[in-house]
Amino acid sequence: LPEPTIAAAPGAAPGAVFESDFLRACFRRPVTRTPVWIMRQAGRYLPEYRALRERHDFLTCCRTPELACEITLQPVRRLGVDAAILFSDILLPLPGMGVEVAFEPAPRLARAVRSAADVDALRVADARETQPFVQEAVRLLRCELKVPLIGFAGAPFTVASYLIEGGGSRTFSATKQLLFSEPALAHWLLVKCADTVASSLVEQVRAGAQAAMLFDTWSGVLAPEEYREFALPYARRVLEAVGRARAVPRIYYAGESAGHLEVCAGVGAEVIGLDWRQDIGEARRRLGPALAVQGNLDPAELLGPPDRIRRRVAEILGGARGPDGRALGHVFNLGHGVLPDTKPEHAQLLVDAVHELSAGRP
Ligand code: 1CP
Repeated sequence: LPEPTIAAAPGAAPGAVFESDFLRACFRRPVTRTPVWIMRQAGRYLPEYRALRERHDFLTCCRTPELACEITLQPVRRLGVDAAILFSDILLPLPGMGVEVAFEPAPRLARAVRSAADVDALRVADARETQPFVQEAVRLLRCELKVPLIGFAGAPFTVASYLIEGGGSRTFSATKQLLFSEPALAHWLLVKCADTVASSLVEQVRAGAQAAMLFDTWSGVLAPEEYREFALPYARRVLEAVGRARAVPRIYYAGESAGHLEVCAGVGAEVIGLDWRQDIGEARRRLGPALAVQGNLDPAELLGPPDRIRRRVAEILGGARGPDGRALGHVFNLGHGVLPDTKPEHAQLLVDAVHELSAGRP
């Protein structure tokens, strides 16, 4: 039978790889086998990445288009994944807002943003001026890649939490204190983050990224009502801006979202990324038939034995099938980023298992 193809949607990125299983799955079209890629697939667990990082620091890698391009390609060459994700970081737009970031390797910001004067001083960054190297890396990659390229950004709440904390956090107490004590100031900060992040993501898709992913990694620390007030509207604002620019699939990853998944369904994405703390079949039922899902193997499973990895892959593939037994709209992935101590052979095993176990079972 001829492969089903999807006509290029109006406004689609030029030359979009519409015949790819990854893009078809995002749009809930039939696939030849379940597509798979790995969150944080380019990075610390790969020896070829470590070799490059011995010669160049992390920010130089992100800001040099040739290096970012090479690192993006490394896992695609090695693993045969169905999509590439640009090598960059969710905090790269911050210097454009006026806050420098150091990676040690955990991010540390030059200052925390807590007062009205701090928020007032932040600029809304135009990514064409502040991150031209990102758009250049996207253009280089489009010449090299045979699989679709995912552009990404941090969702406004997640980015704002780094600004408020001045780095990573375990409790997010400064963030919550600001949200609860000065909600108007928090909203003002979130608007600035949303417009900066939107510019970053829109310019990536304009440069040629064929999908756009928004990482709301930390929004799960909020109670459902606060998620609805401080995270969802701003993520939606970014995804709507992307939708106006190009008809690319939009993937929204919300960490620890099991408590408010129905709310996430309204974010304006085609695909919802799931963490591993929820059952994928149940998550699909809660999200409804219109959305595709991405996920959701526990990254720590890759530290375990090969036969167990294969079994868990089979279970997730089975769970993701609809009541009619069809595997429409599933992009296989981990439930969060690959852990640095993962053996590359186990990442390979995952990719091969997904392809093998899903082949010929549309
Ligand atoms: O030493 C090094 O090489 C730096 C480590 C590193 C790397 C490889 C950081 C610092 N960022 C990255 C790259 C990165 N970050 C990518 C590139 C693509 C890929 O690796 O495949 C992506 C998609 C991200 C996204 C990112 N950065 C997120 C969202 C996704 C997620 O995993 O939740 C978050 C929360 C960050 C912040 C960040 N940057 C770096 C670190 C160590 C962290 C997390 C720190 C924390 O816990 O707060």
